[in-house]
Amino acid sequence: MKNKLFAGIALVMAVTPAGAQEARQISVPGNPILADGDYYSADPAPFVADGALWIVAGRDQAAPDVNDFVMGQWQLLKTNDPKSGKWTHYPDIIRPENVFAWAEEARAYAGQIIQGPDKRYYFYAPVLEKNSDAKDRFAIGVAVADSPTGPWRDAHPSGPILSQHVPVAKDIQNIDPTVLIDDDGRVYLYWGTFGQLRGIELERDMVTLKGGGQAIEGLTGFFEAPWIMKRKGVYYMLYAGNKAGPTSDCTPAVYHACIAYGTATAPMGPWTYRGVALKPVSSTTSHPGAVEFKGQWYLVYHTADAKDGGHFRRSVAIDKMEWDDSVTPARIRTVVPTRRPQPPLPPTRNIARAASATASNEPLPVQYWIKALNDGVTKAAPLPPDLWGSWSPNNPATQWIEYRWDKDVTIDGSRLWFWNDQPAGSGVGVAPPAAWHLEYWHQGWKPVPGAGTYGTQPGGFQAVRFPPVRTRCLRAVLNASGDDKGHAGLAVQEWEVLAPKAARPVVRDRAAKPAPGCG
Ligand code: FUB
Repeated sequence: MKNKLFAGIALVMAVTPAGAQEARQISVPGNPILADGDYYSADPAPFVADGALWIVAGRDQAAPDVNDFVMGQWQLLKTNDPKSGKWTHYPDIIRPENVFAWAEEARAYAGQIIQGPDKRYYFYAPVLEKNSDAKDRFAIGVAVADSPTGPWRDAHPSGPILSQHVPVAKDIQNIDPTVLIDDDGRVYLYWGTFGQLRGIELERDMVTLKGGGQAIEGLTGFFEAPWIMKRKGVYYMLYAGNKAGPTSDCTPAVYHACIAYGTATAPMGPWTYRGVALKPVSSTTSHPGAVEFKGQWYLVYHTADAKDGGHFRRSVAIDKMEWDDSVTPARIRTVVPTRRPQPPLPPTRNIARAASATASNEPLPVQYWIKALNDGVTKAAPLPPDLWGSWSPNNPATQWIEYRWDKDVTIDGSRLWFWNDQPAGSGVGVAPPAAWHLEYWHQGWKPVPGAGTYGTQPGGFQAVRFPPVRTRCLRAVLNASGDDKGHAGLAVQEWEVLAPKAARPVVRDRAAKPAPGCG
């Protein structure tokens, strides 16, 4: 499989430039740029230097079942032409502890490199302070180098320029810096996460704070990952937004971010929300960077699409970003994400991926995601948006989940994967169901006749077989576990429905209209 999937990749070790780690040439057939699972890459920040397009990115190093940002270093990708698929990869360019004497290892979160007025390169890096008594030790340091490949040294060796000791950086996690050098040479730094965005001016030396800074408001649904840029006199702020809900233009599930953007006519605002530049991707986090290179704008972002990828094993992608100049300010057209050619899915009896899913608790609590039911993905350590779930402060005794196909299907089996954080019998949290059964639509909802045992063990597929039935709608009716405190919530990671014979799977377009209900 590996050979087939990655047949298009050629690797050639390159001459190592002075001061840089070993570089290698890669040739890739599309997104993600690094796809074979050897190096994950996250939080891309593009810049143009020496006539080439560069991307600085962190390196995700979490094990497959670890839900944490384990990130020890930053890496660089460089191309003369993104269309060519030819990149130079510098896998290990900066480590926090090697550049900042005051920083701890790891947590090489989202940084940005920008060329300063003195033609040197400045790297704005969120890192953990080693010796700090602050509850949140994230701080933003600045490194400087004559070339993007280094060597990098601390541009402000007395410590971070933003930390809990700076009034505007108090009570906010100091990560995700983004910098703009304005046309008049003034320098602006923005940063923030968890719904808080701050901005401050810097002196032209790129490191000294100027003025007290301020909170940036007006960017609807701002969560994190700001990216500042200017085009035709207008300031644009791209960001990961998580304004969630069934009718949101951004995301149905709060953990999944879209890339939203707003505009302003002055660097500190007022800012106006303008829309969505990128729909949610396969990783829960989304992180934008945009750049004009040789007359074309590009958006870089990350996904979980690499081999064995995940929310904490992300990989950088690049796609064209187009403008609609017929409106003022110019609108960013929603970017169409592309992927390298994928091998055909193997034949399967599972026809769930052709169905649209719904549930008794629609609209779902925004931490869950209905489309997780039939996305074909199961994980050892799923996050809430990898699940359909029903937890609420007052859980009912029964819930159901339902598949609807566009036309009748013949089925003779089903497999359900329950998720729990409480044991069977619990009346709180999310527990495996006390019992469940399938009902199919045939002039009304009827239990599927002749079904075998309905297992309730969480953490793996529970399969049930039955003589074939023909229907267009199928429900799994779930009885919640309970005790004298009430009923627990329910959660399902994946629900497969089996046809008698295997065939090439039909995968329903996620954006397609849901199939109509029966009844
Ligand atoms: O990579 C760690 C964090 O995840 C970044 O700082 C955020 O922007 C999100 O992408």
